[in-house]
Amino acid sequence: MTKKRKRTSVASFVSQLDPTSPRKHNLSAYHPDLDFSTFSPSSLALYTSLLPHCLVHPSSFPPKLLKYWYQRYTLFTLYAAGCLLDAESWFSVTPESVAFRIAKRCACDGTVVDLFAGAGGNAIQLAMTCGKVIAVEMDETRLKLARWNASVYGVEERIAFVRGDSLELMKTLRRWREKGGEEEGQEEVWNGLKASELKAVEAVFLSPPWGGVDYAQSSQREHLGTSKAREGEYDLSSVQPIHGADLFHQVHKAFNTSNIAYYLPRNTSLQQLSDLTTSLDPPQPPVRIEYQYVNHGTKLSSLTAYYGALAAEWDDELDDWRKTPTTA
Ligand code: MGP
Repeated sequence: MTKKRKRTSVASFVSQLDPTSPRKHNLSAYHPDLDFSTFSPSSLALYTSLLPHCLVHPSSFPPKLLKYWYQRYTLFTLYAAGCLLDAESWFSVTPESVAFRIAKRCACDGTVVDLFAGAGGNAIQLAMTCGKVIAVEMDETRLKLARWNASVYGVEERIAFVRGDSLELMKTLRRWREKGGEEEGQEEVWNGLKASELKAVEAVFLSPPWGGVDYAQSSQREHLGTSKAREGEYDLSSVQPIHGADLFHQVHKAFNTSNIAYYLPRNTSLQQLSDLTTSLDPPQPPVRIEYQYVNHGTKLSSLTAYYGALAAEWDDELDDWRKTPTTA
């Protein structure tokens, strides 16, 4: 006799938690490793409050986003343990293997800032390779999702979750530096961030909105001092909320570092990425570009441009399985 597959169903919990969820949405099939009996009352309350903002069951996905649901384990290998994503996060979260690779390139004992943290895909991986992560996100719910997902991965404590507009943070930081504020370690600079925390920043990771799911069709905006992308290339002018070149320069000034990792579409203009450093003082090492593949290396997904020390200290063999182990 074939054995019945044993499954701990959470469906009854879910229908209690979210009265708007039709009963047919049996989430146990979609978060099969989620075990409510291990939840503290506060975790249960948080999960309950986040669920209505998220897309969990494939039948509730808009057709354009359904392909991302099929990629759920590529996005989060621990998806089954309860990772939650809202509509925008489904199409903009960095696949875990890619985020892991970026995190290895950014590894340091100091602090890395994730300026557009979204639902936390990058911050989670950075937390595993860096001393500390500051995750900035403007959308309150998305920041809660980032915290929730980080707790699924057990790295919540290593991340400072900061709610607010990254552009406002950078404006504040520039003013703060001009006033010589870097001296006062415990002074609060912005939305709970202290001067001492900001002084420990070694690198900034940028994963801004690219212009929606249809970013490939984005049009170009004229921009003084920036070359235009060629036909078929993604132009930095499509980056949101400001031109991608301006964003890069604002980060450089505000954080006083050129150690920047910039996550962008796979067809981004290489000329534009290379031009970003030309006006910087002191002169910078050439940008290093890493193309990122998913589906076991069969599908080109995105690219990341590395600047400053992240480019200068480039290790060609990082993560390379062919690397010959050194003998003592
Ligand atoms: P994609 O190009 O939309 O998917 O996103 P796919 O399946 O490669 O597309 P297709 O054209 O081959 O069908 C690829 C990856 O890019 C996603 O997994 C996200 O990590 C990232 N990504 C996509 N968008 C639209 C954004 C965005 O707006 N911001 C950021 N930071 N990343 C994005």
